[in-house]
Amino acid sequence: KKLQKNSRQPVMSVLEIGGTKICKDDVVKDDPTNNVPDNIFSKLGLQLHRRDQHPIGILKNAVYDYFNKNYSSEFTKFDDLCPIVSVKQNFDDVLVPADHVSRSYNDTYYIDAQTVLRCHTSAHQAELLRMGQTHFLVTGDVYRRDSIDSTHYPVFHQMEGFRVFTPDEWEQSGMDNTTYAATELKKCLEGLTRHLFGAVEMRWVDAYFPFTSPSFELEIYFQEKWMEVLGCGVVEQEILKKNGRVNNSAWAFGLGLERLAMVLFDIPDIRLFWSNDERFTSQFSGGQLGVKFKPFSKFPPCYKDMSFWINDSFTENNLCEIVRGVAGDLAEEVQLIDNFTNKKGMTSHCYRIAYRSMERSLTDEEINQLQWNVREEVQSKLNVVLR
Ligand code: FA5
Ligand code: MG
Repeated sequence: KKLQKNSRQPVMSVLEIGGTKICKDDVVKDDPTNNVPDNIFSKLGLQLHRRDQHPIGILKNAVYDYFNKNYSSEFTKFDDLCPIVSVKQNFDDVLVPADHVSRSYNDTYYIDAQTVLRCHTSAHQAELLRMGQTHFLVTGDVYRRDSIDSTHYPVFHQMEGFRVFTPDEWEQSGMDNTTYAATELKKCLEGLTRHLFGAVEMRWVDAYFPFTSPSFELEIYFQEKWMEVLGCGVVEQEILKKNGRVNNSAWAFGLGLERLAMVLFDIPDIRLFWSNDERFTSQFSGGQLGVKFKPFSKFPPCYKDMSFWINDSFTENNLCEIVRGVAGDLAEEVQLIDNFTNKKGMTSHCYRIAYRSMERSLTDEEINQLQWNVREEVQSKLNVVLR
């Protein structure tokens, strides 16, 4: 709205997503109902999932191929829906209870009290159902305040899948509607993992989501650990009924695209997806799934410990926001390594921060400066007492 005819704006302060113009001032505000930092705004509009040569875009297209080949009724694809959504879309429409942790300012980026950066692509289920969609895939960037390690990043990409069934479909099978949808769902996702990976070590885990029942998560064995790659389940009747699908049944899933791409291309750290380093970007090309990422010389991490007495309002997500704000992608991991309460009832936490660049080696001086800045901000913004 501040844009004048023919005036030149710095490239990153105004962007357009899915036909919506977004100004930085409308997203990052100095206001207690806003908790979006600059470094998050800078990721808005990058849309890695729409780049055909980027691992996330290559993966999206491979999932599209699977659905095109295996389903006679076509899935409608959306990959340009605006990530700025209402609290209603992100939470109420998918039955997230009023007191659920995911609604807190500690977990979600709020633009104002009614508007968030979507924390999952499920935010679009209800509106698409109301539009009459019955088979659809929604790919997009999603945003969460979260921990720092090789498989968590505050901006990542999900693909939502949604499929509605009519009574004739489950009646023919002899199963009840829920069992039928759950069976079809697992068949679909097991087929997808075979399509992407061939053989891979995986397991189903029971899960909980407010919008599905039963609910499941799929884990894949990667880097010597079980890694959660997707959540899914049979859609709650209430969502179908409220959005014009009475007497139907449905399944839904949400894929974590970075996690799946890490397995597919053997990418060891989630920060790499944001790298512009040609030694990363040049290793991938459209349509090629067989490529394994070759790390360009691995630089050593540097560990710094920090101890402080916490207070009642302390949260790990707030600490991680500060570390990301200061160190950006040089922060590799933030780990609680010691935790005790003294006789007076004061609790001390010790965190170990790993600093490492994916692209170059860092100097001692540089790391000391980062750690110093983190300490300063932790003290002033979190009101904790450093030890
Ligand atoms: C959801 O977001 C649900 N909306 C998924 C869903 C859709 C369930 C439809 C049922 C029906 P969850 O919070 O578990 O679920 O996130 C889904 C996936 O996103 C995870 O399995 C994981 O692969 C990925 N993910 C979650 N947090 C992060 C993160 N910080 N960084 C990278 N990937 C993440
Ligand atoms: Mg989960």
